[in-house]
Amino acid sequence: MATEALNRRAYDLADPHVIARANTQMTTQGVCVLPDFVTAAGVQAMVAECDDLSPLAHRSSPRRNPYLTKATGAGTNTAVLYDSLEVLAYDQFPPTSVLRGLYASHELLDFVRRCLGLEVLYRYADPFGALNVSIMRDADVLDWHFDMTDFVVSIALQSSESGGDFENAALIRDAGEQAIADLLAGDRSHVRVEPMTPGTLMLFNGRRSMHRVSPIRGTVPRYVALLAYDTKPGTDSTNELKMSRYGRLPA
Ligand SMILES: O=C(O)CCC(=O)C(=O)O
Repeated sequence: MATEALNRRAYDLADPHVIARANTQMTTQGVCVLPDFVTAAGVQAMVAECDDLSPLAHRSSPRRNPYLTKATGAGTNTAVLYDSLEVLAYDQFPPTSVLRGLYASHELLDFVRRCLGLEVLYRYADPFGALNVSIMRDADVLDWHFDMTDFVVSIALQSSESGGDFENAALIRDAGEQAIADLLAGDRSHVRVEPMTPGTLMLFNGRRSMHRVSPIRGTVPRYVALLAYDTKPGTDSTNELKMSRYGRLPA
């Protein structure tokens, strides 16, 4: 079972203290980092899965603005940013996949919902992006952006030799256009680098937090699994994002 990959010794998902600690991190820091959430054996199984599926990943190098749309209009909408990465889409994970099983588990959905202090939480409706794995190789980069879903759980699976830092300006969207513009111009006062050692689960508000991955260095690919959630049922990304990230649209 996929949830066997979870480190039950460190995290009893039903324990109100575990939930309360995670909830405090979310409310005070806008992000929650749970190291060693997945066991070493679980990480190994997920990495093996990504290694096997990696030939199917879609490589893209889009230019876009921080909202993952075309750079148009005014203000930070006109900023042009650049990505270079490979992505495995949700529909490429077979029914036997550990990652798919984990995302499908009611226990994990309920845990995330309780950490967020919400009454209801839904899985993202994007058939490609709901669960995806980002594969980043030497010189790849993912620049500043906001997600099209409310919350993302990222699970660090494999680190690159160097680079590949997850940099996050938690909840900066609430601070307004000027703060976003300043960050894009190089102001790091809102930025924190979150520790992403393999096995770490990180929960953050991707729609309101601008985040990026610094350039990858070395021959070991960086693997991160991204499990997406929303407060509204049926929330999906745009066709534009699907085409640029996955190179296709749902049948
Ligand atoms: O790879 C990561 O750590 C973050 C990925 C991300 O932000 C995204 O795919 O939108």
